[in-house]
Amino acid sequence: MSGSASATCLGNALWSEVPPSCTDINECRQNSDSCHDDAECRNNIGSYTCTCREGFNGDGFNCEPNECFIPNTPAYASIVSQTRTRYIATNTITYECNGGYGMVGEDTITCQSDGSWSADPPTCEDNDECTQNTPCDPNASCDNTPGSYTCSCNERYTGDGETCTEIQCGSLSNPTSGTVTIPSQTVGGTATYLCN
Ligand SMILES: [Ca+2]
Ligand SMILES: [Ca+2]
Repeated sequence: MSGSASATCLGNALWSEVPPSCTDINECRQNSDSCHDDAECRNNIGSYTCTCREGFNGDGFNCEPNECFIPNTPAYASIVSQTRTRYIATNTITYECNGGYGMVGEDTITCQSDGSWSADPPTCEDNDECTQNTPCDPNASCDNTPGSYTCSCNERYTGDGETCTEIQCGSLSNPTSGTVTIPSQTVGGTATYLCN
């Protein structure tokens, strides 16, 4: 207000003061506003408004940083970054796939100020070990399984699948007064005896 806040009726039938003029107070400039630190103050005639800054939400008197919802951890993956109860701008989540699974997508996602993530969490897909560098013996068959694989030796071979050796019968001694010839000790091979 500029001027006097009161006027008195005088004996000359006039008021002692001219009416005051009311001018707006710029609460924002005066720093007399109640806006939150993370809000923007806008002056208007008779009052002012408070609006939360970008990246924050609230009524302007209370502003909270936007939160990113916590995404479900992808199947066959685990979180290797520090876990938090809430995620705000610049917070990240880093994932790692379990053994036997390969990652599709980014391993790290970042919470952005608008409350969304920089990307979807990655997915973890089974490695098909059989079509890559198969770890099975050349004489084995490879079976891909989720997260792993199995090797089994082919027929006529024995072993754990990663190493297979051809099945062989033991050697034979000559019979009394005779001889034995063994062209092949492998499965299906024939030994022939001959008497003297
Ligand atoms: Ca004002
Ligand atoms: Ca596999």
